[in-house]
Amino acid sequence: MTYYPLTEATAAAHLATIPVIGAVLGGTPADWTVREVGDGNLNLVFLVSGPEGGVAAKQALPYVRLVGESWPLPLSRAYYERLALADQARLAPDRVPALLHHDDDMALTIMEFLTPHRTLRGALVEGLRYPHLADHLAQFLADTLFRTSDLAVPVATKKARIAAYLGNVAMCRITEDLIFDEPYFDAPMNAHSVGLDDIVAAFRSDIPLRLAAQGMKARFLAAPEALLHGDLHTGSVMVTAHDSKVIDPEFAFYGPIGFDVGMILGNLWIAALAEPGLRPDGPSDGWLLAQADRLWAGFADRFAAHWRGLDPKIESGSLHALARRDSALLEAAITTRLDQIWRDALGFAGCEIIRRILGLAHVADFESIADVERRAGCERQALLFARDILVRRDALTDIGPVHRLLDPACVAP
Ligand code: SR1
Ligand code: MG
Repeated sequence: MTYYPLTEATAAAHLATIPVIGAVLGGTPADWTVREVGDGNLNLVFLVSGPEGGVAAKQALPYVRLVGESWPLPLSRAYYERLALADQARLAPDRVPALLHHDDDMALTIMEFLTPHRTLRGALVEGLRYPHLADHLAQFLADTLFRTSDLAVPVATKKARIAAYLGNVAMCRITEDLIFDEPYFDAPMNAHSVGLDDIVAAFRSDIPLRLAAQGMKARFLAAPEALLHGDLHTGSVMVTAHDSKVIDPEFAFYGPIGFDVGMILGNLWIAALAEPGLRPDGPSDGWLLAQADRLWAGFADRFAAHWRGLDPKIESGSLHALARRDSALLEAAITTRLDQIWRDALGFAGCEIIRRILGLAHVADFESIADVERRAGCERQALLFARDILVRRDALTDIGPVHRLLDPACVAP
């Protein structure tokens, strides 16, 4: 099949040629409704409903949707996304949507229709709360990251898996440019709120800050520790009161474990820092910071439990070879590894917060603050917080001191 981009008018006819999808939807294409709902930066997303059920069909465009055809982007990202969805379904089956069909030529990935789920970012902007969210995210992170790392996977398998994702170069390049470089110079697609010119200029000449960002870029480029989601912000999570699913792993590759952890923590901190701007009259209940606490603690506990629980009868990864012979070494190794992941996570979270305010891809958390001055005030506070955690990541050895850096408005009473 030669690639062509689907539209609301043509999607039903195309899906009708795929028997497994026809069976999920039921009836005939004339009974199906199709809505294109893609609100991300890159792709088309069609929600298709039939008499028996629904599907979500995601199709890559040969360019960056946010910018247009002037920025080409390979369709192969759909291939890496379905590869990652299949891996994640094995590693953390409850936390990802079921993959129903893929077509690499059409760059098309068809998944279960998540309902009544909604995007976490939008829900947090509205001030909604989800009691199981932090536990679900901690589970996703620990299960996917530990189980693809050199702790759990024999070295030959690990290297083959690194190789399987090595071609996702263009997506990694987006992260390399947009997160680690562009916020720190006058890149053509950068944008920032009125009122921030002084801090933008200060950041662009701040050597410790730029060195720290480049240090994180070096980690991102050269630390194939585990299979990363690669873009785990709050727009990549769908939630209900009882369920959380992680979607959109098209940036997947083998990278530093702290990147996924830092990306989601950074986005929870963005939500916390935007809250006083979104709801100036309602003092924060501290829920968002409590979720960051719970997520980090839950991740660390589960990662450690996976490590302690490695079955000596099953071949594990080469990083476990010494520790499995010595329980004292094992406990010290767990602490040391988690410390390193924490430091990386802090650095990556700082980079993520800064780029969401000064770079190309802004986020609804801040953009939904209607009062321009108030928005700039929240963003300024977020930039200063982000700089602090990025530059001083070696001194901030746990999440408590990090949360004490935040304005009392964000902190639990
Ligand atoms: C040009 S793509 C901009 C951003 O959108 C994606 O979701 C990633 O976060 C990327 O950095
Ligand atoms: Mg995405």
